[in-house]
Amino acid sequence: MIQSNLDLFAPHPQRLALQTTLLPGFALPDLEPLLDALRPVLRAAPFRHMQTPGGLRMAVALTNCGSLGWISDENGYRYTPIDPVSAKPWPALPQVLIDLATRAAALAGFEGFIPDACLVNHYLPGTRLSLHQDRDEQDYGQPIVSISLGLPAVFLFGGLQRSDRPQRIPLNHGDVLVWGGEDRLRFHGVMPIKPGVHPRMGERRINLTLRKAG
Ligand code: MD6
Ligand code: FE
Repeated sequence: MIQSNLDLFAPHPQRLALQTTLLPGFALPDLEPLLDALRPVLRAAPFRHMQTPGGLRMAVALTNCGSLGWISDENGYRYTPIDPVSAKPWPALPQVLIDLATRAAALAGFEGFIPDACLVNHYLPGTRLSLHQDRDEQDYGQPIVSISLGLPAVFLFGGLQRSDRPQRIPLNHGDVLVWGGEDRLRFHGVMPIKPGVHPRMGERRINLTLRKAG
C-alpha cells in the first residue's frame, strides 16, 4: 500500500529534555474541529492586552477558556474563575482540546492529565514573549501542553535560572510541546515572530497552553 509508505515520513516525538517532548504536527488531524471550537470561545472572551503588575501593556494579546483563566493586572498574576472583561465565567474548555491535551500528555509520559485552564495567546509579526516561568498553577507535578498554530515561532527554552542560555526550538503550525516534572519551572519565551502569512491562519501565531491550574 502506498499509504503506508507515507507513514515513514510521519514526524516522531522529539525528547528535548528529560521531561519535555515535542510532538511535531500532533494537532493537525484535529485542526478543523479545534478551530471550530475556538471560534465561539473568542466571541465570548475576545483577545485583550493585559497590563503587567508594573503597568506595562503586554505585547501578546490573550484570553482563556476553562473553569479558570490566567490574568495579569496591577495586582499581579493569578487564575480567576471570572473573566474581568465580560464579568462572566470564562467559556468552557472545548472537549476536543481536553482530549488532544490528555493524549499528548500521555504520549509524553504524563498519564491522567486533565486540564482545567487554557491560555490562548495571539501574536502578530514582531510580537515577542519575554523569558518567564509558569508558576501560578497549584501543582507543579502537572505538565503543561502547548499547541502552536499559524506562523512559525522560535521558542526559547531555558533552564531553571533566568541567566541560563536558552535553546532555540522551532515551533510550527500544529506542533504540540509537553513539559513537566523537573522541566516544569524552566524559563522560556518566544522570539519576535517573523513577518509572514500562514495559509490557514493568516498573519498571526496562536498558542494554546493547557494546564491543570486549580
Ligand atoms: C507560546 N508559551 O508558545 C508561549 N509556557 O506562545 C508558553 O509560555 C509556554 O509554550 C509553558 C509551557 C509551554 C509553553
Ligand atoms: Fe509560559
